[in-house]
Amino acid sequence: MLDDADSAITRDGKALILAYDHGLEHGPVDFEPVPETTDPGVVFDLATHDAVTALAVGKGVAEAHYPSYEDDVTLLAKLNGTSNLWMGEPDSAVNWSVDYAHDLGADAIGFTYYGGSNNEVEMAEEFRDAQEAARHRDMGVVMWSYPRGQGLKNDRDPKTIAYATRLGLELGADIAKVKYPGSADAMEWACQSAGKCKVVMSGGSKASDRDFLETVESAMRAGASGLAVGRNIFQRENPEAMLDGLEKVIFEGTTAEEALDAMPGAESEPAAASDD
Ligand code: FBP
Repeated sequence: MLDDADSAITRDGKALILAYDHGLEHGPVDFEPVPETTDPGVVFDLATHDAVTALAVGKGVAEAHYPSYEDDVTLLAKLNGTSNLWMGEPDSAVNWSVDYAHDLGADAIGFTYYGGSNNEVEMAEEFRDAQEAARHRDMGVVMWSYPRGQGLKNDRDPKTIAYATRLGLELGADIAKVKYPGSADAMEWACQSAGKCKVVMSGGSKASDRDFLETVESAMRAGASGLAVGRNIFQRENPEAMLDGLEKVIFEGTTAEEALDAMPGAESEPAAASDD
C-alpha cells in the first residue's frame, strides 16, 4: 500500500463507505424493505450526506447515475461482482476495467476477494491487475476480503477474519473490508494483523439502531478505520438519522449511547436474526 492512496475516500483517515452493489450480489429482494431504494437515485442522494466518504456501485449504476452526482459524491467503482443465481464455488466476474472506471470519474476501486475459494489463484491474479492499474491512476484500493469456499467452516472465525485483513495488506489494498468477527478482541487482532492496511467493518444484515451502533463503536475502539455499509442504511425508514449517528461514532469518536441520544426515535429493540 502507499501512504495517502486512500485519501480521496477517507476523512481524517476514517471511512464511511456506502455500498450499493446489492442489486447484483443479492438481487432486488434487498430493496423490498424500502421499495424506493430500488431507484439508485435515492441512494445517490443519501451518499451526499456529509458522513459518507464514498459510494460503492457497479458499472451500470455508475454509468446511469454518477454523471448527475459527480460534484457531490465520491465514486468507488466496485469492479467485480456475481449474482446470487451463481451456484458454483465462490467467484466474482470483473465487470469493468480500472481505466473505464477512472474515465467515469472514480477515485477508488473496490474488489471482492474470496480467499479460500477454489478460485483464489485466479482472483488474486485479477486483483493484481486491478491493483496495479489503480496505482498508475492514483486511485485507492478497497478489498472486500471475504474468505469463503467449500473448505471454510466459519467465515467469521477470529483467525479467518485476521487472515482476511492480512490478505488485504499482503496483496496491496489500502483498505480491507471484513465481516465483524464477533468480539472487540477478535477485531483488534484483525486490525493489528493488517499492519498499515486500514480495516473497515462490513455492515451486514439490518440490526436495531442500538445493536448496530454498539457494534460499530466496538469495531472503532478495536482499531477499525470505519465502516462500509449497505442494508443498515438503505433498509431503514430514516437512513439520514443513522448516518448522523454514524458520523458521531466514526468521525467524532462518541459512544453509541451518545449518538443514540442525538437520534430522536432511535430503535433499540433486539436485532432480527441475521442471515449473513
Ligand atoms: P451490507 O452492509 O449490506 O452487508 O453490504 C456489504 C456488502 O459487502 C455489499 O457490498 C455486498 O453486496 C454484500 O455485502 C455482499 O454480501 P454477502 O456476499 O456476504 O452476501
